[in-house]
Amino acid sequence: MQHPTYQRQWPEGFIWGSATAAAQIEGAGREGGKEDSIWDHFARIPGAIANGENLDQAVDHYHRMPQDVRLMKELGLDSYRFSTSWARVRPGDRAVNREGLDFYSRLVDELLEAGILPWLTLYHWDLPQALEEKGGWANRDTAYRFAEYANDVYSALGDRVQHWTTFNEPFCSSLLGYGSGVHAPGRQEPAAAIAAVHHQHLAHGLAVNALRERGAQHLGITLNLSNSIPRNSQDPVDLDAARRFDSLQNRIFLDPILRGAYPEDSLRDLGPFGLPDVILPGDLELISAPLEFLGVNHYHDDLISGHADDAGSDGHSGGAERASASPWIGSEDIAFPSRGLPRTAMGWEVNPDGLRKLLVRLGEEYPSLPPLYITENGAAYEDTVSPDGAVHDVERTRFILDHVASVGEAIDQGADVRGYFVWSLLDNFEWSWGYGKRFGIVRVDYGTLERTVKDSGKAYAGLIAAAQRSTSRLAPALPA
Ligand code: GBH
Repeated sequence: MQHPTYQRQWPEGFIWGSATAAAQIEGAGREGGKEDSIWDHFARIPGAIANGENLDQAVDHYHRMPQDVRLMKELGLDSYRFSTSWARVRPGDRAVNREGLDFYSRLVDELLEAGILPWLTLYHWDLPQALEEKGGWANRDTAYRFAEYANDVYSALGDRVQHWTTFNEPFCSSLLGYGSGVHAPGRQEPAAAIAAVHHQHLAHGLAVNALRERGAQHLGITLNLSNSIPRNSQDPVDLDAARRFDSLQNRIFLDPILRGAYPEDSLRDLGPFGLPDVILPGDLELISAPLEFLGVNHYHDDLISGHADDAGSDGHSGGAERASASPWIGSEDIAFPSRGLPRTAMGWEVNPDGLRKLLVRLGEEYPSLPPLYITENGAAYEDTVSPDGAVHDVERTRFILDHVASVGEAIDQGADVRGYFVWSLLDNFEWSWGYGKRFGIVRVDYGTLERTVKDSGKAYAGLIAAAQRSTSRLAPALPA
């Protein structure tokens, strides 16, 4: 593949990786002492997941882990971002399950042996169902249970894992899980969704403080962020809708963590849904504890209109039949018109320059911004397998290389970005869309579960090799 990105030089120590999540790949839903997470439970609700699919087997990573690590090594990954399953580590939220922790301990050993840096996320959406039955994230107590679970994982892996991420995309596990109901637990209760936002923040803060005390040195959180672009920047109705979208998608997550306060306008807009009431004295001090990194997941921008009849864009709903509500609490009038750009199989518009814009904006607007890592970026396309078994996924390859180029431009413009993780290593369980949407740079045959590196995987491996050559050439000699 000829792409200008192969030629550029990257900052020293820049990390190239790929990401997955426990619920999306592991399977072994009832093995090794694991009990149900909210996603196992949700998958049994008729119409919740496309084609009635479930996570019971997923892509069988639980049994194929050593082989999957060999694949990562073949690709030349510097780092692998994965999540631990709370329902495997503390099934039913009872005592710690040794067998569950042992699985992750073996994974970490395999990674280190292969020279791959483990990048661990504690929560990628799979709350133990037993805790949902006590109110889930709408219940403040869940935050304290999370800190206990974080401590358990740290006790088992803290000697070998250096990079700890508390949450992946709290937007989804609060507003989609408790607001729109497109994600587990499938609740459609605006006040519960807003409480979930705050309680996940609190859980993050409690865990950061607990792991910090135990000596953790690289702590962060991953947010999914999107540029909010008013359709007509002269139209006050569009401008206000874009402001409210930016509040719910970006700022209610960024500001408590990076500034120690919710934005004034968010507090005002979300007052009727109880945001001010769930914030107790001392919470924001905990939540804004300093971090070593911010993980950014970015897939697409959002063009925003305040005129409901402007709706035209898909890509803003789940894949299943079950009726969804709006995740835009108090702002159900927000509409997503189309810009006419090419779209991925998710219906998301492709605009690589959006990633540069987002990274530069973060640096401009948040003076205390820690170093950034792109912890997810990638695309679903409908792959076809050639007669020779290869997958010539030209569109995904271009998507990845163009977005990596955009990261490079952001760095040139001053953004402190230190790594890029492509979503995803493997085709996997795409939440309410089931197995119908493939994001992998490695194909999984859902009949045989066999893995095949796609052209995008080969291109990514080539990019990593080229980047490593350029950095080592540039690297100053280390003092003796
Ligand atoms: C990530 O989230 C996840 O971390 C990962 O597990 C997943 O597999 C991957 O991306 C691909 O989807 O209008 O309310 O429906 C995806 C981030 C957030 C992007 C929700 C689309 C639509 C919001 N997504 N967003 S809504």
